Amino acid sequence: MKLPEELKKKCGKELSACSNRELYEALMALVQEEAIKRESNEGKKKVYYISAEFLIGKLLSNNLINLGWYDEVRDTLKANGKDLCEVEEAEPEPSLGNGGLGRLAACFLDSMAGLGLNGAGIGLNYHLGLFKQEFEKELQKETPNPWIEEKSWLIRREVSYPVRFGSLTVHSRLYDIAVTGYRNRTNWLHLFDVESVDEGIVEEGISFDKEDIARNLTLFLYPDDSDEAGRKLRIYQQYFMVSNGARLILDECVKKGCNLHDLPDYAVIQINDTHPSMVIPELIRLLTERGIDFDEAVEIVKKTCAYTNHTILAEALEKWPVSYLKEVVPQLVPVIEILDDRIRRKYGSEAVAVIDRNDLVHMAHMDIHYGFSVNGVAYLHTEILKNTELKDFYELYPEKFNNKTNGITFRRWLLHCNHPLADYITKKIGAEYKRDVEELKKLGAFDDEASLKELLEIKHQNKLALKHYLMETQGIDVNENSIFDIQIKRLHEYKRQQMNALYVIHKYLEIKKGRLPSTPITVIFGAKAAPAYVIAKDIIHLILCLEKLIGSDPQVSPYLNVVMVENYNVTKAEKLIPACDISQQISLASKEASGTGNMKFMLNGAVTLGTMDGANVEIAELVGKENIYIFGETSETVIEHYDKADYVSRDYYEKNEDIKEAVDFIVGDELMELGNEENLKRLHDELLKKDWFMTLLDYESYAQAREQAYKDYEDRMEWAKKMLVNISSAGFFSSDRTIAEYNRDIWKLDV
Ligand code: 26V
Repeated sequence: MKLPEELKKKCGKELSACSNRELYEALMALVQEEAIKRESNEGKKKVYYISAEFLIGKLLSNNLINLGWYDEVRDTLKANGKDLCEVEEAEPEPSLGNGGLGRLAACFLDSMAGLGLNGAGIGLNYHLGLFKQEFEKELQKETPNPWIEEKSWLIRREVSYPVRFGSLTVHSRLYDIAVTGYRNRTNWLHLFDVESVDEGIVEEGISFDKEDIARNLTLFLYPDDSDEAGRKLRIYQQYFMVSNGARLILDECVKKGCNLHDLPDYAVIQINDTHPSMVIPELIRLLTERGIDFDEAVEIVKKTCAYTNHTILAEALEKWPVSYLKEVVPQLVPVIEILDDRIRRKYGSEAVAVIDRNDLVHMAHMDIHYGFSVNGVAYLHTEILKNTELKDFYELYPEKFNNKTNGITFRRWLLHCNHPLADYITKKIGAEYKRDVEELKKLGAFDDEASLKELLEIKHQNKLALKHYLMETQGIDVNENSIFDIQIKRLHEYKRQQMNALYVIHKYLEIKKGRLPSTPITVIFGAKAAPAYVIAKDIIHLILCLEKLIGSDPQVSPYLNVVMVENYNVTKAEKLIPACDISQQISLASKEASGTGNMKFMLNGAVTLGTMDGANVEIAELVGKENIYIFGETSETVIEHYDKADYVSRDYYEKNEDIKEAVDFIVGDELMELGNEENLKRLHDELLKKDWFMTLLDYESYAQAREQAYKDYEDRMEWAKKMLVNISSAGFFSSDRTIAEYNRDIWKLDV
């Protein structure tokens, strides 16, 4: 195909006369046509990755890379006075995810297609997505995040099912998004929607009638669940997703010649956290409806479903009251009761029951009993599942438990987001690393002064690019010659953005006392807080107040700045990560299942400052202790503190003058003048009286490690060596490796 001519034909005029939007739409149409040509149904067995989130990011550039069109399109546009980067700006980012879990699902789809695996994603088409974050008076404000335009990547299909909820029946509609594989086949992301959805019911901010299910079902991802109606709406959404998904799966398998008794030969369903867990009873119900007897249906489902756990936080391990299920999905309740009854008869233990004595259905328990595989997402996380959180289950089913350390797609997180670095690597070791990430190791040999200087120069250019981006989007000026110290992730107390903020306060006070850093520091945050998570929003308030305080202080701002990026999303991550020097991965050990941002930063030449948590443990092992800054208590110690309930944050506050000073600064005159007493006092109280995630426990060693990193940064050559080791050791974290392992151990599809 002659791309330039095709593109011109699609545009209907000279490329030079087209707007960026016209070019975007024409390229999108061309990509879609090509994607359909590369669609493949090869392979008898297929994996269905069901997930409430798919944080796919903008699609144009990635598709161009995967189709092998990127360079030609860029050059053609350039020859016509156009810039592909500007064309990309016309594309809205789909708002179909929240954090790591959703982005992982997107990386996995990319890798499945790239490896040529027969696979599909199944999820929901949220019209207003996760909320859009705006800052107003140093507070997070939520507004709807509409992203679907008249012309979009969504392809409307002729697939529709009636979905029954008690007395209400809604009709679904399937939309597909093409997932182009890197130089390989096309798979599909199937997103179900409801025909009757009505964006017009949204009132002030993101509030809407939570009981008007026919109109609200696919409006928002994670609608506020702080009240009963909100929690029920989550169940409506989950059932809608899995019921449609299960029927699609059965229909596809039957079409391929499956007689349903042999379903496990045709389908494997990967359950991404507990949001899709109702697929188990629903599939049993559908199989019995199609004439299979109950016992056999259970056995079939047991051989078809596999569960991935992404968190040990109790709040995220879903438990639904039977009474809610009776109201929303009465048809599932008898099935779940039988599933519970069988477990109770077999094991007679409350600890592993499906329905507990408070009439709560433990979704994860159902997954473990009635699936064939349970996996954690990093070595340490899986060990904690086996030995602590899910110990009782591990004893019952040791053979089901396995680890699959997360990964990231290098197409998006290197080739797309960091062209200068990708080109540099190609120049040094050739392009083969794009296919075989193990090749990256060869880069380690280029530690001569000239090569290292080039690496530093690339980082500098990326910082400049970020500077321009922040100026354009938020009107913020950052110093490209400062250290870029970045923490971007969902806002949660266990991730400890508050610990980072305490250090910022400490540094501010140090500068006030005349102790100046050798190189200026820019501390960048990006995070959304769940709308009903009060303390998380207080932490955002603190960070925004610090940004304001420091930014307007001429004595401090030449040395220290705080930037909170508004509405942090995939697009912003793609700009921030290549520019980063220090990657903050500072969760309380044992709490971060894996982390995947840590891998993206490493691949882009940032050095990690982190705890021995999640995949940081594996990063540390790969790069060696000279090339990472590890601090804080181990997961064993932390777990012991929880067991003994002996952590008292006030002890640390009383013992350490720096901690006391920083904590009290939150309610001191400077911040109280700028911010809200209510938010700041509540946060201060939380740190002193609860501090459930042990911020103060690790603060001292955190501050020390951070100082050390800043000190080491001064020796530019030594720092560049650390960068190099990080980049060249990152191959293990390719999601191609992760997916190959899922397939080898769990899915077992032909390749
Ligand atoms: C969290 C929240 C919090 C706010 C409101 C709604 C809501 C709904 C679900 C969840 C669960 C999020 C689970 C999650 O994202 N886990 C992350 O999964 C990543 C991929 O495995 C992993 O790298 C992260 O460590 C883990 O936190």
